[in-house]
Amino acid sequence: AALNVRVPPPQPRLIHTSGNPIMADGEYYSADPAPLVADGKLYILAGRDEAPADVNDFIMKEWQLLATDDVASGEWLHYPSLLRPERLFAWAAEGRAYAGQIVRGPDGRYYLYAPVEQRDSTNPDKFAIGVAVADSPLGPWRDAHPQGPIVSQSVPERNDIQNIDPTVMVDDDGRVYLYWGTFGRLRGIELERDMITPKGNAISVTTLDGYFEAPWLFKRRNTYYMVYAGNKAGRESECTPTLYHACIAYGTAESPLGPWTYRGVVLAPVSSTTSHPGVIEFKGQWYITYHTADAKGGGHFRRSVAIDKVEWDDSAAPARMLRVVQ
Ligand code: FUB
Repeated sequence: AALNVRVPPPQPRLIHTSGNPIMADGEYYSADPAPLVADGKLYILAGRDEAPADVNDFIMKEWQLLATDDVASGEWLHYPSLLRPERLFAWAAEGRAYAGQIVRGPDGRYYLYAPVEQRDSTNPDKFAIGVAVADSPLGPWRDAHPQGPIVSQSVPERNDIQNIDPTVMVDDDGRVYLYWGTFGRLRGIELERDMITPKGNAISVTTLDGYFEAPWLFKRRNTYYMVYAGNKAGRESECTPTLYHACIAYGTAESPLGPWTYRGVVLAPVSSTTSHPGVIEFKGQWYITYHTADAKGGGHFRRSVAIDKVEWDDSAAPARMLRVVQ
């Protein structure tokens, strides 16, 4: 396969939006939003749901990017076809461009953590997490670790998906932390500053109430926050989730590898079965990104990215997250 071919930069379309979802007309669906601030812009990396209305499966062949320099303006640049798994990693199968995240490394370059299926794996769970690198979120991207995925080990007796939904944070001291996992299993590990090499052993997190999937790690004022899709975090009256129909809950820790304490719910179940958060500060305002089935023709496998403001209750310790609808 011809990999790492120099391709022309992706061409954007200009979108005007008047609320959520950002792309509401059903021409492009978008899922698993992962926000990133770079070059004075707010980028959102998203997968692209392409399932026909009668297909109950995630048909996700590529990642796309949204970018704005002013959320209130409603103007976004949409880069529809940023990347495809099989063009990025020699070991990757086509399709299943699941929830990735782009993070700026200590070297100033951008790293994409991408959960995709391995082409030649005999494991029932084919998912693994690869890392790509670029000088700009727009690419060109190349495999940062051609030796293979950085996370691929599955517990053999479990046939369900294990190695998806990576979230990565570079701490203020330059140390790097990766968490990932679905079906109730959240693991975390420190990475070397190369953004690739695992440092020590992975930990398992068991104290985040109702953890299901979609972790998002960030730090605010010396407190670490883990936001996630929870399907049993029913302590709050606003959240009565069913098995897959998740609310977005969060916990906090004083250290990047925990211990983690459950803190509450920040977003009630949305119109899609899955819910998937990203939280970021951009130009002094905090935001939460997620997806819903609210676009024209939308559905559980035809999701669309949304964004709302997050405010903080700093009278609590640690500060509580409050979602504010724009
Ligand atoms: O988009 C595929 C999967 O759905 C993601 O990995 C989960 O987080 C859920 O959003």
